[in-house]
Amino acid sequence: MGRRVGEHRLQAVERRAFEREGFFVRERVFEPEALDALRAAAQRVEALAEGWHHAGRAYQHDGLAFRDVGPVTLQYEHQPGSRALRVVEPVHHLDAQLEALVDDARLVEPLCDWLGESELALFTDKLNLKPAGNGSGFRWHQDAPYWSGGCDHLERLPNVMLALDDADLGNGCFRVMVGSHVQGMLPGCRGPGVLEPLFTDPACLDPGCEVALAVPAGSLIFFDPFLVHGSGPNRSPRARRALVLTYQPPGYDTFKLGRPRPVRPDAGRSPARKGRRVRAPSESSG
Ligand SMILES: O=C(O)CCC(=O)C(=O)O
Repeated sequence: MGRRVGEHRLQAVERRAFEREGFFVRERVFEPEALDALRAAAQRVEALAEGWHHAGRAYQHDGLAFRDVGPVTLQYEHQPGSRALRVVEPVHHLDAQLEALVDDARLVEPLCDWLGESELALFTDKLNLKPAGNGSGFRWHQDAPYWSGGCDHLERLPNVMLALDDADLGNGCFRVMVGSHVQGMLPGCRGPGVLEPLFTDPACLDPGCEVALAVPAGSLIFFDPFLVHGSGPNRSPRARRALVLTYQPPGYDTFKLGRPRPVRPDAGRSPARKGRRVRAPSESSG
């Protein structure tokens, strides 16, 4: 059945949850066919990025391996010498299916309402792969400190995570510290191995507020840029892939592409939705 512009508006109960708890969940928003297409897009991007082992600039940060290929940052899994990809950021410009997702009304409409805008811009987007068997977790952190360098509207950067696979504690589902966003920017951990000061100082956290968000594939988790969140490792035989998109009011540049990516809610009639094109970033030759 077709979708209509306006059918994904933010509900009052969701607005209250976003304000008080820092997140809300919509389960099974993407149907199986759409999910298959997005998983195929994720595989195409993974294959593309796996081919970049000698491209761009490889570096270690706090003992973890990264590679910048043009505007794209690859994070590798934590085992020494691992070539398994952990995160690709940004990702939408690498595949037409992901490019179309940026405008999908299911993601965009609730956040237009949240920000009080009829249009948005994309801030950044990531493909988090967390591979089966050895996918590493994400320590407790807020996203806002990571972006604080060059951004003057940190509180207007809401995120939405789209689960590409069923996620539970076994494969490292998303976890949140309920209500932690109201404290604003929290102090980071200090010392080696903590990507200083990205990870939140555990002394600031109340373990009683932790909630694991086990969700079926196709679900959306909307969350505040100051919400403390993370996830455990994936020791299961099942992948736990997710796309995380971060939006902002219109007119601002993206975090890493250096130009605005305007966003208008699209209810699903765009021909790009069926696209299969894969392209490398223009700067990928280095
Ligand atoms: O993928 C996850 O489980 C966590 C993602 C996350 O923390 C992030 O992208 O900032």
